[in-house]
Amino acid sequence: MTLDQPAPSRGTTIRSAEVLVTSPGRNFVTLRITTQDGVVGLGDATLNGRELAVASYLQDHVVPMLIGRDAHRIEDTWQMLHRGAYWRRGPVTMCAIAAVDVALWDIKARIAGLPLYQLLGGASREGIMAYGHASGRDLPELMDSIRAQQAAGFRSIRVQSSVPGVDKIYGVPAAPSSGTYDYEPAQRAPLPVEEDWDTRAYLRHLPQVLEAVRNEFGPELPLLHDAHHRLTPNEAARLGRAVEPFDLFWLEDCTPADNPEGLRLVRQSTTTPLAIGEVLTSVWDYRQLLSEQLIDYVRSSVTHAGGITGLRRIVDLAALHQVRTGFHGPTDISPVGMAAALHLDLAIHNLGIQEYMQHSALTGEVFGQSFRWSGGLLHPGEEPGLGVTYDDDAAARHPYSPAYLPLNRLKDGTIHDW
Ligand code: GCO
Ligand code: MG
Repeated sequence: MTLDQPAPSRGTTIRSAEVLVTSPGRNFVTLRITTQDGVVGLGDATLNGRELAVASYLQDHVVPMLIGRDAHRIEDTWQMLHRGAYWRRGPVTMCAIAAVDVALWDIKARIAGLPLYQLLGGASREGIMAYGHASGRDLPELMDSIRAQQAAGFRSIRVQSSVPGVDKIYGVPAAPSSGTYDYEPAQRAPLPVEEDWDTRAYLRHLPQVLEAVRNEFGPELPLLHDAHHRLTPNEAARLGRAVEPFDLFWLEDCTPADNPEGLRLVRQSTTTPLAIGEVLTSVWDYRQLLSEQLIDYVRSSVTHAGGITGLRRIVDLAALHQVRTGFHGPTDISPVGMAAALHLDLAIHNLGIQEYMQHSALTGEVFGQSFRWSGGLLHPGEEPGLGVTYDDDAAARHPYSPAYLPLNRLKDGTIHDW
């Protein structure tokens, strides 16, 4: 016996770990771990636009280290993959670690015969408030989109809008969705598509949009908006101040979090609540943001921040600073990643809200789900483990297809944050 290879003693020894890539409407990478006793756990390893990098990281470097380990040793496995790689953090590494971690939690909960949230401390609430997505190329289209989201049961809504003079913009599909809201920025194409951007036009236009929405829907409806990393701290401060009268639930990614000091200016200038973190992958990325209380909501996902084990570290640090959660939940988080988020959401104390962009029926052919959606609230369900199944036959009908997130350019051709 060596310290990093504890003697496998029971049927919980890992027999196999398979990296599964499928594309039912969009690409997903899934890790499936099976124990000697035949207990199966799933983990989401989807990194939008860079899927095969994580698949290779798992297949070529992680899977060989998993075979023969005890599936129960979740923390030890997490530390082995995190510290043992020497190269720390980053989305590819943390996404791979997340997939292993979530699959092991799934196995542990299935062995216990309990839904995962019971192992995380049990339910802290009856259901999880979720926000939906609305967008429009003009105001009438946006109002219709908000009404459609309300009809679909959402009680909190993110609002994105076209901006006059900007041709292709983040968050607004080329045509309105029919059925579930469907916005996928990654296009299936051999090269990234290009979008454009004009900060001054955006700063002039967005406050008018939010004012119109607030006037139309009244003071109660929680409204969110995503600036998608495009502003400098000073621009973000101006925007936060300009939209204060319209009482946003949050302004998301007003500026890239690479420069946490920049958030101090935004904070001093506005009380508009700030959400940041969908591209952050570890508790170390959040240290300054949380210890200086520069944000109000952490946006990381289970899938990209080292799994349940990694994200829980962030959640607990956030709680010390009265910061709440709003986990990332677009459709590039697979149903496996979404289920993991819901179990954590239900159990933690400092839940804020959960992003929920419903997956397509095609995705549902591959991933069977047990979570419930009613009255604007999500619940992970009572199946043992995560409550998600994977259909190999359905997956095989949808082979991987290359897709890229867009590039963003200013009018003069300069690359800008997308
Ligand atoms: C969100 C995000 C997404 C990302 C996407 C990238 O708030 O849901 O900003 O729309 O752009 O997840 O893959
Ligand atoms: Mg976002």
